[in-house]
Order: sequence, then structure tokens, then C-alpha cells
Amino acid sequence: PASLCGTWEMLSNINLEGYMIALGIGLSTRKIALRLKQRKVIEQVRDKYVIKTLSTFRNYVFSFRMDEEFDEFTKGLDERHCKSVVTWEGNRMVCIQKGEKKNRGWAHWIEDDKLHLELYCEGQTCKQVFKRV
Ligand code: RET
Repeated sequence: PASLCGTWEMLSNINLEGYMIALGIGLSTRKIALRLKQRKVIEQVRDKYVIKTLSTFRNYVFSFRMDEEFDEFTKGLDERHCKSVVTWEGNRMVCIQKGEKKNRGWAHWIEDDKLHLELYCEGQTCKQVFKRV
């Protein structure tokens, strides 16, 4: 599949609010988060990936190996522990985040040179699109 690696700047962000409510994120953080233009930096060395979600307010960084379950702590988001695993499903990089929240995860893929990200939790889906910087 086309490489997801690089630096990406947010173009659109649909239903981040619903997703954050599903995660139980408080009103004041939600208000700030909604106004942010996020950047995504995706790096790969061999089978190890680092994904950085950057903003002027707060960053969220995690790393993983494909197909290997890892302990994820969503620091600065909802502050929960998940058993997460990332796999390729065709051209989609898909993560399942097992934990207290049901039906939680995300998927990344490239379409028309844009990076698409769907984040979902308990019936809420946030859809984001990024362009290369
Ligand atoms: C910010 C700012 C602080 C509040 C919230 C944020 C949201 C971060 C999210 C990150 C998701 C990252 C994923 C990357 C996968 O490739 C911007 C850190 C709520 C939703 C899943």
C-alpha cells in the first residue's frame, strides 16, 4: 500500500465532539480540542511505527509493531489503558483498542493522496482527512 509515513496537516474533522463524548472527555478539553488544527506525523523504522498527533495544546504519541499487541495509555485524552493491536487490512492500517470502552479503534488509509483517519468508540465515529505538508 502507499506509505502513510510523513507529516500531515488536518483538512477536516467530522464528529470529533461525538467521539470525545463517547470517551468521556470533559467539556473544557473538548472545547479546546475542537478548535485545534491537528498534525499527524507517521514514522517507520523496519516494523516499528511511531504516530504523533500534534497540536498547540497537547500532543499524543504512541509506537507499536505491526501485529503485536501493546499496552496503550491514552495520556492526555481519556487516560485509559488499552490492549491495542495494529494490522494491515488491505490498504488500511487498522487498530483495535481493547479496554473499558467497547467497540474502540481507528483506521488509517490513503485515498487521492490524502490521509484518511476514522476513529470510533461505542457507536460514535470521527472522520478526519489530512493533506501532506
Ligand atoms: C488532542 C488534543 C487534546 C485533546 C484531544 C486530542 C485528540 C487526539 C486524538 C488522537 C488520536 C490519535 C490516533 C492516531 C492514529 O493514528 C488533539 C491530542 C482529544 C483523538 C488514534
